[in-house]
Order: sequence, then C-alpha cells, then structure tokens
Amino acid sequence: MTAESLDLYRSAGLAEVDPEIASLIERELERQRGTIELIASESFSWPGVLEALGSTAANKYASGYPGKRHYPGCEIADEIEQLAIDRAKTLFGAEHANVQPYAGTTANEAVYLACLEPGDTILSLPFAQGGHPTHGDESNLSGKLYNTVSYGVRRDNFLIDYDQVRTLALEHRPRLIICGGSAYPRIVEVERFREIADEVGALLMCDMAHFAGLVAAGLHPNPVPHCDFVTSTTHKTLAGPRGGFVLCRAEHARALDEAVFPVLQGGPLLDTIAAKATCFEIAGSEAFAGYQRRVRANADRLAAELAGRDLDILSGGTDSHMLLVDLRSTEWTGADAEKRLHEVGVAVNEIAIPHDERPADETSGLRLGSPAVTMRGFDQEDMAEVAAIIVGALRADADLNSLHARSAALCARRPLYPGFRGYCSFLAG
Ligand code: DSN
Repeated sequence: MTAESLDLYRSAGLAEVDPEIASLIERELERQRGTIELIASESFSWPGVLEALGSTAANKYASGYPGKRHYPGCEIADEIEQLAIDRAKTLFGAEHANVQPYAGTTANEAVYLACLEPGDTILSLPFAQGGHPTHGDESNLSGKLYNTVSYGVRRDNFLIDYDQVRTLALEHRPRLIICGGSAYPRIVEVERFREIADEVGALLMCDMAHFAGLVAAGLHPNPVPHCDFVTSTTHKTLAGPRGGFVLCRAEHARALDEAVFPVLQGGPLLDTIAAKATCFEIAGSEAFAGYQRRVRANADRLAAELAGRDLDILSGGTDSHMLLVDLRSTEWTGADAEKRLHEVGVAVNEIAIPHDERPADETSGLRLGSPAVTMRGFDQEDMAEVAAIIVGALRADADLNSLHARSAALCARRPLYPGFRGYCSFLAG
C-alpha cells in the first residue's frame, strides 16, 4: 500500500475506497425498494438508527459494564450504554436491562446460562409449532445442554394449550418455562404461564422478539411484570438495529450480566448499543404507537383479504403483526409458494404449520408480516392489493409478468427511504 493510498483510505468514503461493496449495498437497497417485504421478522430501520450504526462509536473497546470496564477511555461509552439501559427499562417497566447481546439467540442463551445448569429441564413451544430453535430445539445448543419438554398448540384452533402446559409442568417440574416464539400470531397469555410457573416453582422467560414493538405501543400485554426474564431483538417490530437485549427482575441482574459478559460474549458493539438507545427513544413516542397501530390494522386487513379469497388463515386471523397461511387445502407446499411469490416481487417465508405432515424443507405454510411494508407507508387498501397479487400468483394460470408489474407499481407508489442519496441517510443532502 502506498502512502498516497493510505491518505485516501483515511479520508474517503466507501464509494471511493471500495466501489465493489458500495455498489452491492446500493443494489441491496434497490432490492429492498422494489420488493413487497412481508417477512414477519424484518422491518426497515429509521435513518437515525442506521446513522448510529455506521458511526465511530464502533471503534471503542468497552468490555465490561458502565463504571466497570476493562479499558480506559470508556466515559462516553458508559454514557451511551447507560442511556440505552435506562431507556429500555423505562420503555418496558423493567427492573434491570442488559443491552449487550449481539442477537436474540445470545440473549436467550444468556438467560439459560444465568439460571440453568446443564441437564436442567425447560418447558417450551417447539420450533415446529411456533417457538424458536433457541428454545431447546435439538439442532441448537439449548437442546444439547438442557432437557427439553414441549407443549403445543391445539389441533382445533391452533391456540396454545394452556391445560397441556400445566399438566406437563406438574409432571416434569421444569426449572424454566419459556413462552413467546417466532410464529405464534395470537396474544401470548403470560399471566397464565406465570400461574403455572408459580404452581411448580419454575422460573418464567418470555421471548418477545417478534411482538416487542406492539408491547412498547400498548398493543400486546407487557410480559415484563409477570416474568423473571424477558428477551427480545431490536430489529423486528421495534424497527431498530440488528441485536438483542434482556430485561429481568433485579434479583437476577448480577447472574444475567455475568452470563452475557464474560461468559458468553466479548466486547460490546458500542455503535449498535447507541443505535438501540435511539430505537428505544423512538419506540416510546406517540408517533411509534401510531405506526404500530397501522402495523396491526394492516395485518388484520391482509388476513381478511386472503381469507376472503379462500386461503386458510391459521387460527382464523391474528392479534399481532403476523399471520400464518395454511396451504393444506391448496396444491402448494410452503417452499414452492415462497418461490412463486418471490417471482412476483413478494417476499414471505415458508413455515411448518403446527402438526405439519410435510417435511421441514417443504412445509405447508407461509408466514407473512406487516411491519416492513407499513414502515414504507402501505395502508389497508395497499394490503388488499397485496392480497390480490398473492392469490393471483398462486393460481395455476397466473400471469407472472403482470403480477410483478403490479408489485412494482405498489412499491413505486410507497417509496422506501425517499430522502436517501446513495445507500445511507448521511449521504443525503
Ligand atoms: N426469529 C427468527 C425469525 O422469526 O425469522 C429468526 O431467528
């Protein structure tokens, strides 16, 4: 590397230094702009959050916690992390918050390390019925370290079978009961889980990664008052940076913090923590509550429009941002339907529906969510058009070109990040 090029690297932006990556990021933004994004775990983050993520806060090593770091020069890092902690506690009414987990997976693992010994029993909803692999699935570390007992959803209405939860809890006496998950579209009745946990002397954890934004907006009961631990990500309905956090009762604070660092993770990602703080600030606003109300209304409308066009919606609808389509009465597998919809510019993901008889790489379901399209301004009429595009694409004689053009027209009418010049908010101007 010549001295001249080092000067370039010191002063120039990405487009000049690495046009190849800059162009790929630009293309990724254009892909996002041109796709009807219905993947329920995705959203589009705020420009302010993206700016914090790309900031020089990323340069600082700050292993430890505010006031107890392993490096000098952490005064500002302390302020950033404390702000994120305080905002998370205020937003959800929690006694303690740890905002360092790199992801939802590590947030969940940290809870297990804080309160379980290898071989302990956990009682959870399996991935195949709406839970998450990190809730004790055999494919995941949690399933290898702990003894998993699974409760399920009822075959008649696809709602959690709380009687079964209680029976299994009495029989197996789990150390930890887990509620929440990745594909459960209805309200998680955390109070009922608490009663069962108290009856058998178990700890209770809720994974609210999917519906945390609804909780912040008062549209889903807050699990925090009823749980020992609540885990979440910040990048789903909360529309923040990619990352995780844990809320817990004060009595578990020390064990949790030790589990996150030094047991599980290294230095915290300070830029991400700054972005989490911004995300929590926005999530406490009335504007955010309004956004979440539109997320809910759009999910309801999409479910109603699809049902009105003869697609089966699991459990008959949704209480959240997500709905599950049961394809068993059609010719489609989930995998094939996902591919077909992608061909017409609609992104959804295939999913096993509870009690699915098809293998995991085929499945009989689709999971759809409204956070991302709502973020770019889709309203209920737009959701009706989305439903028409989806149903049209699943017809045997579908005109894929014309359906793709309708998706593109919808995306053009609701531009994503219209103020950006290039791929970043801070390139605007
Ligand atoms: N939480 C998963 C999802 O819902 O897509 C990813 O781990």
